[in-house]
Amino acid sequence: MTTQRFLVSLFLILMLLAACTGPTSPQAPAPEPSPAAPLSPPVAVPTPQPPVIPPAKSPLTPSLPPTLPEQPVITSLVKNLEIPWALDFLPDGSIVLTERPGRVRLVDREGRLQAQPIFVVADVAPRGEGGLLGIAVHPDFEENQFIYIYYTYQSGGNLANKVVRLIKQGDAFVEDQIIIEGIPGATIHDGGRIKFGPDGSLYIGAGDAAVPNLAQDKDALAGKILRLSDDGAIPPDNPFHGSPLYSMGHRNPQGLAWDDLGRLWETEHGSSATDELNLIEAGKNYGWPIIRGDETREGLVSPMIHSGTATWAPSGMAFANGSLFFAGLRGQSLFQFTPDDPQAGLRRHLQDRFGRLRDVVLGPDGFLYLLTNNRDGRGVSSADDDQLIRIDPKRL
Ligand SMILES: [Ca+2]
Repeated sequence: MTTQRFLVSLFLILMLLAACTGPTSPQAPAPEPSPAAPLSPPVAVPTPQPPVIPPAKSPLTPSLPPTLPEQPVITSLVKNLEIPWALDFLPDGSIVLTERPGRVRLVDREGRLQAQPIFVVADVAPRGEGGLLGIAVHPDFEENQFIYIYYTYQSGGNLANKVVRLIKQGDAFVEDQIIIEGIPGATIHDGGRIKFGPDGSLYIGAGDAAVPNLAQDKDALAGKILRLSDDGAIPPDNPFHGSPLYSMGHRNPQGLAWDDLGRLWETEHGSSATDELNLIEAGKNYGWPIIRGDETREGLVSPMIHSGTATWAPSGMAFANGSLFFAGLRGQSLFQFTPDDPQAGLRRHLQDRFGRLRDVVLGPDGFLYLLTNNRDGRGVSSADDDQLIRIDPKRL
C-alpha cells in the first residue's frame, strides 16, 4: 500500500520535473531511482529547501524506548495501614482491603491509598483476634457491585461473626444484606477468610471460637468451612443436606485457595505448633481436636503437611505458577508449597523481612500482594507498618 503510494507520488513528481525542464518524450518511466535508497517518507522528496529539519518525532524518541524498566521484585506499595487483614481486586485493578478496627479501604490502580474509607463497619467488635477480617469481591462485580465482608460483632453477651454483603453507592459502599450471622466468635479463633470458589459459591473459614469440641458438632457453625450461595442460600449440593457446612474438624482456618485443578486448599493454625496445610474435600472431617500432626484415625483426614514442632501461624493463601503461597504470622515468612512436587518441601521467602504476614493474593498482573500484620501488639512494628507489598513470585 505505502510502496504503491510512494511509486504514484514519485511518478507524479517525475512528471512535474519533466514538465519543468522542457519537452521530453511522453513516456518518462525512470526505472532506477524507485525502490533503491533507504528512503525517508515520500513527503521529504518534493521540498528541496530545508533538508536540515529533523523528523518531527525525533526529540521524543529517546524518552519512549520500547523496553520498559522491569518492575522490582519487591515493592512496598502502601504504608501506615492499621492491622490490615484481607484484600481483593476489583475488576478495574484497584484493591479493596480491610483494616481490623472496621474500615474498608481502597487502593487505586496506581497504588495510591484513598484517604477516606469506602465503608466503615458500625457494629464491629475488634477485640483480641476479632474485628473486620475477610473481604471478597463478587465475581460479577461489574454487573451487581457487590463486595462481602466478614467481621466480629457483639451478640448479646457473646462475640459472634457474620458475613455481610455491601453494594456500591456513588464512591462508597453501603450495607445490602446479611449473608450469615451467629458464627460463634471469641477473642481468639475467629477464622475469617472468605472467598468465592471457581463454582461461584462463597466459602467461609470459621474458627472453633476457643471451644474445640464445636469443630466436631455438625449443628455448630464453628470450626468449619462453610459454603453458601452469593445471596446466603444453602446450595442444594452441599455435602450435609440443608446445612452450610462444607467440611468440619477445623481449629482456626485462615487461608483458602484453589489450585489450577480446582482443588481447595486450606491453612489452619494448630495448637502449639502442628500448623496445617489441608486439601479440602466436601463433607470430610479434618480431625480437630481428636488428631493432630501425623496422627491418623479412620474417618478423619490428616494434613497434607504440618509444621511439626515449628510454628508457621499460617493465614492467607494464594495459588500462583503451580505453587501455593501462604502468609506466616509468627513464622514471619511467605511459605511456598508445590503440590506437584511435594519432595521439594516447604520453601520460605522474605524471612523476617517484613515481620508478620497476614494475607497474600494473586493480582491480575501476576504479582503477589501481601499484607503485614505488625500493629496489633503481637509484633514489632516499624515506622512504615502496616504495609501492602507487591512481589514477583517468579523472581523470588
Ligand atoms: Ca487437622
